[in-house]
Amino acid sequence: MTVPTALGDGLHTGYAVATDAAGNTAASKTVSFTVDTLIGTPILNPIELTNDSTPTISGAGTDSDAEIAIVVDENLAGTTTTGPGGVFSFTLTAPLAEGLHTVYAVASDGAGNTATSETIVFKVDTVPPAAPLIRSPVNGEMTTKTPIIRGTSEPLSIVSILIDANPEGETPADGGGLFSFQVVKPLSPGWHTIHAQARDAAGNLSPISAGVEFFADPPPPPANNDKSDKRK
Ligand SMILES: [Ca+2]
Ligand SMILES: [Ca+2]
Repeated sequence: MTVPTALGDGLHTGYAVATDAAGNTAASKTVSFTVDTLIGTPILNPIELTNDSTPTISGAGTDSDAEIAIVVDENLAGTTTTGPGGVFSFTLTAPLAEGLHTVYAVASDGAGNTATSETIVFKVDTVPPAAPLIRSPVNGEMTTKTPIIRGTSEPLSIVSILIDANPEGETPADGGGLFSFQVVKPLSPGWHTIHAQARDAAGNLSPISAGVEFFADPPPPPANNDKSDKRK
């Protein structure tokens, strides 16, 4: 039989009553059932750039205990089940190629309702920058106690400066790959070694650059006694 009026979502109960020709009635046991015509739309957590070729796709917003299909580049990457609050998380198993990818999630509840998230475009970058090149000072150069360190690195990478193997600070490389770093804390007089290391926006670290040895704060040149010497 069909219920004559549409039932709202939720738990309902029903029972049947039988009446025979003599007017005797008997009721069935009460059964309960759930009407579910709704499903929340899953919302993916932002992912724009990652250095992980098997990133974790996560989100929330759909029904609890729903099945989630994760679709990457229009292919089913795998399924998972939501927890309370419709929270879900799925780590890709097949490594993605470098570059741009798309992902969306399709939620299905037990009643057969489905809802699809918005599609997110993200980029996989697992390639580290090349080691930066320190161009100034050069090996053996005499500098002030607070030299400016200049060089080249992957454009828009973040360059960490190490002096005597200690992190001194960071500076961004510009769109042409140039960077400069002002040493602020005066160096002790004497020989020091600089290295640099670059990090791209995805967090990949370059090898550490070749070292440059320089001499900070050289003593003033000795007084010039040439004239007196020549008189002798
Ligand atoms: Ca539902
Ligand atoms: Ca890179």
